[in-house]
Amino acid sequence: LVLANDLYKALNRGEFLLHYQPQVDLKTGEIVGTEALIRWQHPVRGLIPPNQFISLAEETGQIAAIGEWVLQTACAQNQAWQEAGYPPIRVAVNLSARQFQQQNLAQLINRVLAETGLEARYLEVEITESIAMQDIHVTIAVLDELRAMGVHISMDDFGTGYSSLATLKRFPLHTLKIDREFVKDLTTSSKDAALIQAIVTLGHGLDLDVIAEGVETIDQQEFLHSIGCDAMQGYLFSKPLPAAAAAQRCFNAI
Ligand code: G
Ligand code: G
Ligand code: MN
Ligand code: NA
Repeated sequence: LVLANDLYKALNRGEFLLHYQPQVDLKTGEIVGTEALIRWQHPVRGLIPPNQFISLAEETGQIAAIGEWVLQTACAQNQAWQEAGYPPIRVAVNLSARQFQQQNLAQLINRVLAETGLEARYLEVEITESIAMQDIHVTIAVLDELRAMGVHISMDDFGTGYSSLATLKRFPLHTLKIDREFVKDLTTSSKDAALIQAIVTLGHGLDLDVIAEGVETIDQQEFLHSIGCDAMQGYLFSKPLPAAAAAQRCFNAI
């Protein structure tokens, strides 16, 4: 496969980049963080989105090196923003299942934080329900370590996976991210509205923050605010942007 051969060279050739999507506090309007999202600037095919190469990278095992690059780059960028004098915010990094199977994930993250100088509380890791369920005991052990270090932990795409509520309470989480599938038709589907309301109540009952993904309209924002959802992320405020443009959007930087 052509793409697989190219993928092997992409890291050394510096073809990956991160875009950052702001996350906004629904009560205060403040920026609370950004989610780092990888892209591949392919020399011939142009900008390739992650869903076209992440699973391939998982199959070939390259996700370990790519994932480390993502952590390193996101933490270094966030630290650079703080050193430029901007108010500190979190940066969220998506983890894949293979990274948990490495066993030394907490050690790796500890090293990246030390090398970049970023405080642990300004890093967030996003896991999905399907990742978390692969080997629950390993997942919980790693997450416990990360939590003890002060790293923030969120459950991504919540509601679309297949974890049980009983399992949810065993993960040391800080935040639930409501999948945009539920947000999409929020204002026209009373069922989706009811589901979102239930997720917010569930999250708050477990002492978690709740953030809604894929917020595209003011009506969605107003509904989420009215039911006490904590934060939002989506095209309404900003699409994912290259670092300089993201800083401009987040900090009104010039
Ligand atoms: O940016 P976009 O909306 O196209 O992201 C699509 C998917 O790719 C999302 O599910 C996101 O979680 C995943 N993704 C983006 N960046 C990374 C990354 O750095 N590592 C992993 N494992 N997944 C990522
Ligand atoms: O699975 P994960 O939540 O990590 O993926 C985030 C994905 O959602 C990214 O590919 C990002 O580009 C996309 N995204 C972010 N905001 C919006 C939005 O408001 N609408 C839509 N349709 N997609 C969004
Ligand atoms: Mn995510
Ligand atoms: Na998501």
